[in-house]
Amino acid sequence: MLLAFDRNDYWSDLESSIPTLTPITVEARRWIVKMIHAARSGHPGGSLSTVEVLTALYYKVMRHDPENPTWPDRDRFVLSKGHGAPALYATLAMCGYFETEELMTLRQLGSRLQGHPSMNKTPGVDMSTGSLGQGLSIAIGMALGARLDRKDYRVYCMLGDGEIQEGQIWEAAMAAAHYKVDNLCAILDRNQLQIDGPTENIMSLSPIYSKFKAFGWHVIEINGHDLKEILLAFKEASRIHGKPTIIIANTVKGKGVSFMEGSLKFHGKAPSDEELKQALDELGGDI
Ligand SMILES: Cc1ncc(C[n+]2csc(CCOP(=O)(O)OP(=O)(O)O)c2C)c(N)n1
Ligand SMILES: [Mg+2]
Repeated sequence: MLLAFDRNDYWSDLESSIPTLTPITVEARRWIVKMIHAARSGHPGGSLSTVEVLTALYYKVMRHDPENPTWPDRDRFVLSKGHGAPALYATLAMCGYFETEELMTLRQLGSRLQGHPSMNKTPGVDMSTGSLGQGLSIAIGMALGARLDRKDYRVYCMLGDGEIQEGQIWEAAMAAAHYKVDNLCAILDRNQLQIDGPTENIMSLSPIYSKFKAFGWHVIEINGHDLKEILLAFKEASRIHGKPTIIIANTVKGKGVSFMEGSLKFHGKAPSDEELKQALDELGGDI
């Protein structure tokens, strides 16, 4: 199954693809709650908030081939907020990197699906992450590597909003603009919450749009659960020359499961048996 496209024909059926992408987001959410429940640990909130962006990337935007995970010309994805691994694993499995049944081995000893992504274990994972603050620097390195190798692949990097309080992010932000890394597109999962509370109380990011602008980035702000806005943002990013792009994706932590939405409790806690049942009911039933 080749999920790669002719770059010129990249966006032709952009809007008509949305009805096929929507059910994929629902199925990804079912897998996320099921696998974290089975593991009895994990991060549901920050996984559920990323689902639409990951679905758009892996089903529509990125050039990649699940049958050839190390294809040198593939676009790269760095999940800098590595604790969102369940969402990445669900997406990778659903688009064919490995069997979806394997998702239920999350966090088990010997499993290829560890609590945070490992490029040495999981097919389709381009970078090992989990220690927050590092992914953007790595993504810049990958993007500059494409330039040196005269390749046209693009690099996507998803950041958490609590994560970008790390100083290394801003060093990377400066470097990306300075070196005009225009094959880099970051996505900020702006779900307003971090581990200890609202980002604006813990260490305010505002005004985040102007901060990235001032650092020399092209900045796009969208509803991070609206597939059309997401696809249009990636299209816009692909046409920007001479500077990196960041998409500020306004999202809801725990999106799709009522009692997890906007809840600090489900940052890093598995659902109980009862909670799993309710979550699956809300997501239209089990898989
Ligand atoms: C360097 C580092 N410090 C602390 C942690 C523990 N940790 C995991 S998730 C998290 C909160 C991150 O918040 P945010 O980036 O907003 O993530 P999201 O809301 O998307 O879950 C923290 C502090 C870590 N993984 N890495
Ligand atoms: Mg957050």
